Amino acid sequence: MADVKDQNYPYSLPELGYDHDALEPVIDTQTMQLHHGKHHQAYVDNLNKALESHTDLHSKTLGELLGSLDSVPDAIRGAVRNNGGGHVNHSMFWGIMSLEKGNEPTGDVADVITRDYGSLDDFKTQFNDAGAKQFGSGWVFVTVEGDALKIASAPNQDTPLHKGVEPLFGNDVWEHAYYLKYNNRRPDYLKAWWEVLDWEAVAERYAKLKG
Ligand code: MN3
Repeated sequence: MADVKDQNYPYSLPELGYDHDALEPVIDTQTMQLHHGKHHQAYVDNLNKALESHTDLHSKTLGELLGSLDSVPDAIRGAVRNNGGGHVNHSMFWGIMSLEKGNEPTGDVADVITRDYGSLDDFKTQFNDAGAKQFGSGWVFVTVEGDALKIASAPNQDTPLHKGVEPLFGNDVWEHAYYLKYNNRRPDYLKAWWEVLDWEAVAERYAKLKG
């Protein structure tokens, strides 16, 4: 199946690829059920609803819509930004987590992290800080610039795709991603989350994205 950013209307919820309990204890089963089955499904449904009567936009890919929001009519621009962003962000998110817990970066990704950040721990610290400091709901993303890795947070369901940039990976810092288990302790969730990041999936995405 084509990458979600390359798909067009109508959109559908992607399979998780693993069971709801696969990421325990880092991400609890109920959070996964609600996050994938309810929150992500709602983004998909609301995106389809917004675009339903705009048949001229049905041939555009989601990446094209999110990368040229100015060309989306005023009446649905916010809905496309929020729900389209929600759909691509969550599709990426499910795909870069794995039950192969606790693996570590290897090869090119490990090398650029050491080169640019000094160590994996320092890289994680900067990423976690950016996620913790995002006021309210949002994401913390890593993007590839040349061969380097850049860390930046984004509010709501915004995505680097607004600037035509596909994220390497990112973590969801909306309360719905962690509140049942971590309550108000977002930094604890950010710290624990590295246990379920699938560095093999990250390495594949890096090979595709680097300039
Ligand atoms: Mn979410």
